[in-house]
Amino acid sequence: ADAAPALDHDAIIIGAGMSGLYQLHRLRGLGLRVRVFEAGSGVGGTWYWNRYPGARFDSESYSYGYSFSQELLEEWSWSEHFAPQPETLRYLNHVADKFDLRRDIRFGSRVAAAHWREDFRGWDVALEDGSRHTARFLITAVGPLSAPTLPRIEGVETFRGEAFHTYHWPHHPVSFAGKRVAVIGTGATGVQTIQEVAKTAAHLTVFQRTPNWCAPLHNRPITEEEQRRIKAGYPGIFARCRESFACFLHTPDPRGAFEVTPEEREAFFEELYASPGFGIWQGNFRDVLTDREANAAITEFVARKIRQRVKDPAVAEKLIPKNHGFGTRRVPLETRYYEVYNQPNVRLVDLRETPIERITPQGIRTTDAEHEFDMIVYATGFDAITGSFDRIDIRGAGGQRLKDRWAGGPQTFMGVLVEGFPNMLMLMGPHTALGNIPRSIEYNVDWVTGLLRHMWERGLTRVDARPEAVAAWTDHVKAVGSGLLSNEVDSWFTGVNTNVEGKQTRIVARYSGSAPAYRAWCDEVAAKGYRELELA
Ligand code: NA7
Repeated sequence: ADAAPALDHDAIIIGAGMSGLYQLHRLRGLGLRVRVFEAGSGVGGTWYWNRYPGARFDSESYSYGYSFSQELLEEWSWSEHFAPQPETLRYLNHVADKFDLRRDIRFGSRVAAAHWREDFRGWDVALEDGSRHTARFLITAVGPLSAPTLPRIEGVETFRGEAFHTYHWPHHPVSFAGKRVAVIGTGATGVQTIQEVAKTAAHLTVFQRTPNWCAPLHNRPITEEEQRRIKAGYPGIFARCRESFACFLHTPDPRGAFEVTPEEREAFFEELYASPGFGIWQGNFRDVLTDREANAAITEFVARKIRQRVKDPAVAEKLIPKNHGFGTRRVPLETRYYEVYNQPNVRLVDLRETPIERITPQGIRTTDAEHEFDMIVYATGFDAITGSFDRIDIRGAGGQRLKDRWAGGPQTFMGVLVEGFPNMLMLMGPHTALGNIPRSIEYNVDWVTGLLRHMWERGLTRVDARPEAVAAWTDHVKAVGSGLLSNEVDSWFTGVNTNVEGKQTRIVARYSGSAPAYRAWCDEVAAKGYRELELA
């Protein structure tokens, strides 16, 4: 080891989003020399890229920000219960300034490759500009939803008007006024975009392949009185997030959907539909996401709401999902989304009836018509969870590629380590608990920091997961997911993306047990001295 060349850094972090920023801050606290490489020109990750109109939180703002600094909590005031993207980006810039993070971040630096080098016990990282950088540890803070995908439709590059993927939204203002706009995609992003574009576009055509079960967001400004209560109540807010299944403020009702009378059930659904945020999804009867009958009850309720809100019955039917139940995919939260379809300037095209044949220089050709547009917005989603890893040429011991290793679905230890990829630590990797992501991020980062402190103090320089630990965790992830209705449905939750080669079949991509159970497992590994890891 003495003859090894000096490493440029102790740790390289890929990405300056919420996880990369906090990880940088924590590793500085250990005295490590850290470099962050960030593809964008600023901090913020998800909130840096997704500048599309209407982008905002679906988690309560005050449950989403960092919890690690009391001073930060006291000085930052969220303006709305569900803050819009520009505010969140300002917040993350404020965090970067406050903790002086920028001096260790290199912007405009996309990582192309990272190869493990046993000879110097470190990672050899190559940027797209050709420069090379070495470090003992490689920390991936690349985000589960950061590899956007365009549809695999012929002619996408031939369109002559403006065209944007929602993730690659331009930094300059985009106007829809007087324009004929197409939006393809009706996931959480599409729904937020559509309700905003419909306000000013001359004409909006929505191309929907699969409708989703959306529910009202009920956003509003935070009053001064609420602001005081929020700031005084932060310990309670974060304690609640820690106890809930997916780190949201909402916890399932202990009752089963059929343990109450039909009237009580209906009243509870009404109450949830009228309440802000994810309550109807995460705070519903305990069995609506696992029991088919219970799920059918809430599904039927929401279908009725859609029929009430959309005037044209034929359009309403198109907006009602037929092949999956409520909450089995990510529930988009909306503000007058369904009412958009009552506007004379909005039209819904059901791609199940009339699929897109090709994108043309003028617009979109479906099997039954030529549609002309000034702008096409692709709200077509992401190569989720593993996609952001697949784009980097990551090679572990013996030159094996991570992408090949995960060809049949990811294998990890707690979503943090992959056997054969020593000293690579993943934040929000596959098989971690996601949910209200910043809460999971803080836990993940703290755990990784604890491991690195353990190693640093003992002069250990190599960590790998033991194969039996990886096998046990991967089995555990599969076991805790069984019984969830969402695992029987195609979506980014189950790793399906029709626009990506080889991602047509469902895999177990996420840890879908409870966040408290996830943390209990990880805490025990640390408390017992990391016996599942090979440390040297
Ligand atoms: P999603 O939820 O993956 O939604 C993507 C949408 O785009 C969805 O409606 C897709 O239909 C549609 N899509 C994708 N490809 C095509 C093609 N080729 N033709 C027509 N329609 C297509 O991504 P979002 O960005 O909305 O949300 C991702 C997450 O970000 C979200 O869950 C939040 O947590 C934040 P499909 O359903 O596949 O038929």
